[in-house]
Amino acid sequence: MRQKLIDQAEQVLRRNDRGSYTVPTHGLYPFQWNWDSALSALGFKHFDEARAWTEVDTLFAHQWDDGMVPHIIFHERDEGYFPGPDVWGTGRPVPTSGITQPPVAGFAIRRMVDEARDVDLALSRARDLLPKAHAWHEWFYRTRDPQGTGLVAIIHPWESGRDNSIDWDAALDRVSTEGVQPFQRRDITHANPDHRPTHAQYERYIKLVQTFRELDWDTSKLHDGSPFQVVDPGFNAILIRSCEDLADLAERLDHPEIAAASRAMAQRGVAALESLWSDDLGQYLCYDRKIGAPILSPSVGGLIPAFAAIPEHRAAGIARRIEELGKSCEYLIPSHDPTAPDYDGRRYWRGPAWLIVNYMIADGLTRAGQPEIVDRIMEDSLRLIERSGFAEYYDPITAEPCGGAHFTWTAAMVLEILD
Ligand code: 9YW
Repeated sequence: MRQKLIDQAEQVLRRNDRGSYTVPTHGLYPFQWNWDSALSALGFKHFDEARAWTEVDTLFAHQWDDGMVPHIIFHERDEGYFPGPDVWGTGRPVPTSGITQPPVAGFAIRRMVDEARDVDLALSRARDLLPKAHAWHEWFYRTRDPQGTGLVAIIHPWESGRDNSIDWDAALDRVSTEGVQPFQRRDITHANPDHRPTHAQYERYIKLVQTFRELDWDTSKLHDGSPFQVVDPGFNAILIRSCEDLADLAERLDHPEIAAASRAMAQRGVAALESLWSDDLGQYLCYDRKIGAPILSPSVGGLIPAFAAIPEHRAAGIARRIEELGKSCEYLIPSHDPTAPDYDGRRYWRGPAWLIVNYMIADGLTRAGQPEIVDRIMEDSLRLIERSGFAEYYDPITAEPCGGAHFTWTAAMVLEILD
């Protein structure tokens, strides 16, 4: 069974490989997505290390001059996805979107070096990528934390990677839809509309894109100009973890300035995360920077901080919270608490389990010395795959496969877990 799953996972990656980048899945997502790419590279490294490095190289080849690495790179024209390059209008030679995504690449680069069989290749690629990834991290703290709080804000739900999470509902509701150009969605022709965000959410997603376009995609202006500014503990933890990993890597590669700067960003980030902890919910919470208030929403965004070097007692708290969630679902980890009123086990980030999230949280909890819950998370992840294949995400109660099929990062995580 194990070998069969490994073979199948490899086939999924090969099928979605477009040479120098990988699409998340055929049809629904026909371009290169930022955090998908970084996590997919971890899968490629199991059978083709050179190809794994190419994936990350291609991602950074489209980095903007200011340091931002965009969330989508539109390598080829494809009318099957909305919003395409014309809606974004960022004016890049190879079109890209104008917002970013969780910066997990720093973590991926370090892991690829640590586990390299071809060490020379790994060190040479990492040497080239190190300053680029570092520039991206600096860009975050410069443009998304203008008040110097130690925490960065996302300015669009798509940046979080958890597109339609319940976390964003109230903040997104406040985004006016006045002047939204008429549009036609494509996602619901590829996937079940009941599994996807609603039309009202899409209107606001597009309104935000139009707002940023009117600011000429000057990323130094977008944070203050955005009607949506949310601090996501999960997003921050991913950034912090990548800063920690780059700091270690920079030491190894003899780049003391990058090492010191990365370490300082990570330490400030960890200290600042503490302000997002909720004793009542037993997890971290998002914070709506626009109205200056925490968002009382029990989502997995508040558990992803386990991925960063948070204090031991906080990691233990997250392990307890996940155990509790396990009582109301069959397969960990639901993206939203199944006992909460707005939970929806099949709608994208409003309840379903995602393998990439399981992987990151399990990795963090392993480091934090929480092996029992890690075992349960890993067992549940494999049961999902055995029952329902390499889906985009899964209903955490019924294991129903949802969203797109033959999904790249799901397959990559299976290789990471099994190989
Ligand atoms: C979209 C590609 C992307 C992921 C996101 C996920 C979804 C794209 O798919 O967003 O058009 O809604 O939410 O995390 O990177 O897999």
